[in-house]
Amino acid sequence: MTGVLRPGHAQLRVLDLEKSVHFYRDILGLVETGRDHLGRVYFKCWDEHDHSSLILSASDSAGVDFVGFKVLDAATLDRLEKDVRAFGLPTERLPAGDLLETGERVRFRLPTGHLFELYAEKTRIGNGLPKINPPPWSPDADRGMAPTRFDHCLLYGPNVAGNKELFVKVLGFNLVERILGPEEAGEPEIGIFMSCSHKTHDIAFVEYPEPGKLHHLSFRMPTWERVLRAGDIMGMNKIPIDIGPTRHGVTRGETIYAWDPSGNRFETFAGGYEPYPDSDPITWTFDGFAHGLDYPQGKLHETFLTVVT
Ligand code: M3P
Ligand code: FE
Repeated sequence: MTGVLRPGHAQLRVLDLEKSVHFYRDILGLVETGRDHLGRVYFKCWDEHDHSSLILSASDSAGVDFVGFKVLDAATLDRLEKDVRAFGLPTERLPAGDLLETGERVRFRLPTGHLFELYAEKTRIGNGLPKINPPPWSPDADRGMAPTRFDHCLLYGPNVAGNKELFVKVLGFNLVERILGPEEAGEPEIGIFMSCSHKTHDIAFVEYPEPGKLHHLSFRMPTWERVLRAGDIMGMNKIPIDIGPTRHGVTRGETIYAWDPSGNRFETFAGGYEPYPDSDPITWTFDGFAHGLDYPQGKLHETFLTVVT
């Protein structure tokens, strides 16, 4: 991995900031790492090392402001900035410090309408464990659902084909799985799951008429049992569940989809498999999609296709 490394951060719009801080810190179980002069609140998952992966911003509408991926170093950032411009997208440089403890960001708008950014620097504050003879988890792993990392996001918007071009040809991602549309529509790809690593997906897109929509942010749980335990915590706290606990056919992930206090969907997720760059993509036909979404039930949950923020 020498180009784009991983999902780094997402800035999420929330309606009631303090209620959301309570949810993300005490119920989901993230670590609060800072607040800035704009009132934004920064979090990371306990086993992440960089300063922050989720930023909450108070707003009167829910949704995602932008998603940022970390790249290897400053030279990689410069190279990708040129490549994105050559692809035909205007880019903007945001100064270091505009986001707390984060270096310069190169920002551009994806064909699906989402603001997307790349950056090379973020202060490493560690996961609370020593680098010599560490124990397997820290006290922060014992609060709430306690995901280990911000794993991926699924975004909805028009022109998924344009995003595929950009991510595969310019940003160096691999297409790992795809969902085809109906036969009568000529089977265009309506869903793409792409990886810049050995994960089944670091980012995914589904075709949708409205640009810039968030389907879900996904948080990694170490085991299926921990996904079930997250479900117990959702029950104890009356967190509304959308789908699950179940397993996706797409990516084989073990999952629960639920809603945060603003109606933004989040996922607690485990499992999957480890594709390599030479793996062949897996295809889900439109009539196989119900099992792609919920393998045991084979159910095309209406909300999956229609509820976004
Ligand atoms: C995920 C995931 C579909 C499945 C979505 C899968 C579109 O959210 O994390 O694997 O059927
Ligand atoms: Fe997901």
